[in-house]
Amino acid sequence: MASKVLFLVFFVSIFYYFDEGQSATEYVSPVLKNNKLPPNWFTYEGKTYYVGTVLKANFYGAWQYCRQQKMQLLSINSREESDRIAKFIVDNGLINDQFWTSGSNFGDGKTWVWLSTGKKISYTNWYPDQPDNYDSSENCIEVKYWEGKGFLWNDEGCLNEVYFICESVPGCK
Ligand SMILES: [Ca+2]
Repeated sequence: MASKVLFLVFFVSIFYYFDEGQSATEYVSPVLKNNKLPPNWFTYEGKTYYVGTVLKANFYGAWQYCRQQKMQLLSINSREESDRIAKFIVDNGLINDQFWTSGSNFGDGKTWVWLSTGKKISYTNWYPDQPDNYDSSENCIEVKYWEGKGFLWNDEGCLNEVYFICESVPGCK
């Protein structure tokens, strides 16, 4: 009997050891890990979106986080898609929070592209007088739902730490 108890304790210890080890080296959202429909996750027209509000990060940290989830930073390709994301932001009380997208003009300093897809940005929804490249230091696009104004874009310094939105596109890993 005693040996059976000892074996059980040993087994449980090993289980927890490996579980701890994995979470220390590779972070996967508990929500995504369990493959459940989490609160910050939705789908639209074949794309899956994850609205990251657990931590704030600069553009590069956000990029890394999305890739860890096997996703990409957000791209927005139409008014309809923008409206769907905006609805989620409003429905979840995230008005006035800023979120990174994958939009950047780092390639040549002037052409805005979605780094997640490599495509030039066609649909735009800039805040009035943006992009302004304030202080000659704004090369990344953030989005924010402004009360009374809507879901609009701003060029921002890429090292600023804000929330972010990840997307996954079928066939694009
Ligand atoms: Ca700006």
